[in-house]
Amino acid sequence: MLRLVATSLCLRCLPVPALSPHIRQCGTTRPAENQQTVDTFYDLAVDIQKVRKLKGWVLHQHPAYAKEVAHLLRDMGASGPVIANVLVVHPEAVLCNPEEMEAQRELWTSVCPNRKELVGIIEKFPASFFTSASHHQNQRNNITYFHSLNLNKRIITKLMASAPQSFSRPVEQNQVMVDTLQRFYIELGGEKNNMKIWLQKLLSQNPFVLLKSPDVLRQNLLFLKDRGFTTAELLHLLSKLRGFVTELNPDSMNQTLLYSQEMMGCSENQLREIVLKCPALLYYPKHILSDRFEGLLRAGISVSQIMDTPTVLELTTQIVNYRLQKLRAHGYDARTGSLEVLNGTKRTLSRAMAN
Ligand SMILES: *[C@@H]1O[C@H](CO)[C@@H](O)[C@H](O)[C@H]1NC(C)=O
Ligand SMILES: *[C@@H]1O[C@H](CO)[C@@H](O)[C@H](O)[C@H]1NC(C)=O
Ligand SMILES: CC(=O)N[C@H]1CO[C@H](CO)[C@@H](O)[C@@H]1O
Repeated sequence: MLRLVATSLCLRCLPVPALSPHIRQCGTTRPAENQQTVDTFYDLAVDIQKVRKLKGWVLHQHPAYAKEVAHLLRDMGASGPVIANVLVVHPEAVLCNPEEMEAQRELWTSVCPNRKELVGIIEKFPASFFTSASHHQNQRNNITYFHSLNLNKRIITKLMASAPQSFSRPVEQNQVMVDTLQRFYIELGGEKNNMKIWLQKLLSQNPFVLLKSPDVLRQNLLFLKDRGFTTAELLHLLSKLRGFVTELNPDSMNQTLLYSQEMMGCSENQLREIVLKCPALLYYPKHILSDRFEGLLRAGISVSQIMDTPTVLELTTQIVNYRLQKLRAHGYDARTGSLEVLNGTKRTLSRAMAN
């Protein structure tokens, strides 16, 4: 979420005003608010106090196009409350000129023809939609590029909405990352026929992958290779970790593995087995992992139980305790049996409790 917030900050339609609002407030005369914007906001039932508090500078801008924004959104089928909400969250929208807005509508409609869905996306990611015209050409090129990969429109829309940076920068940078991912996939023995689906899953799960450096990916895979994972196992990890493989780094993985091995007193071989069962282990920092280990041990779970079902480490201590309590209330003692019931979904949990 933080990243999304950062995105909306750098993609407003106009550059940040030369003087920050705070500095201007110190001056003697603060320029008057744009009466048209204010009136339109009132008409639209936009929470103007909130706008004043959070992004008051927008109200001082000339020219502004509040009426046009409302018109465009209404024309796309947005309800009054939705329009008001978009403008509270992203009042900068009024700084996009009508041609920019129209160009954006055309662009987004080309990947998301369903108006209702598109309005839903704009409501969720207004800053991605109301962006500066200077990005349009890159966006267009990128869309063309992603189409050329045969990615489905839903995925492209998701990328545009949640990782707009990857659409506003030159397409070449995306190309390098996609090429790298595809090369690794093939080198590790992935099936060419399944590559598109694989890439789609990866991108839809973590659209930010495209913004990462291919080197990070390479280093992480090299690190894992040095730890003795076979080619097939590396492919398994790459597929399971999906986009998260670019969030990792060798140092933290090294620490995490070192800690896990110490904690479980297991061999390198066993450690690899455990990681293959629970690839998520690789991205937990040591302190989180140690909290969870300790929580489990405190609850009476044994190390060998954890080694058998390492996916319990994906659960917070709070959830573990809650589930243990539930199980206990139904006469099931998790300390003596398999932890499958503990790590399972709600359904396996209730099935265990029913027995
Ligand atoms: C992992 O950590 C150990 C102990 O700190 C260190 O000796 C080793 O060089 C590290 N390996 C990598 C690949 O960072
Ligand atoms: C629970 O653990 C088993 C065995 O490790 C694993 O196959 C299964 O996918 C896990 N379930 C969940 C929901 O994590
Ligand atoms: C394939 C494609 O259209 N590439 C273009 C992407 O955008 C950059 C400018 O940012 C162009 O230089 C590329 O030709």
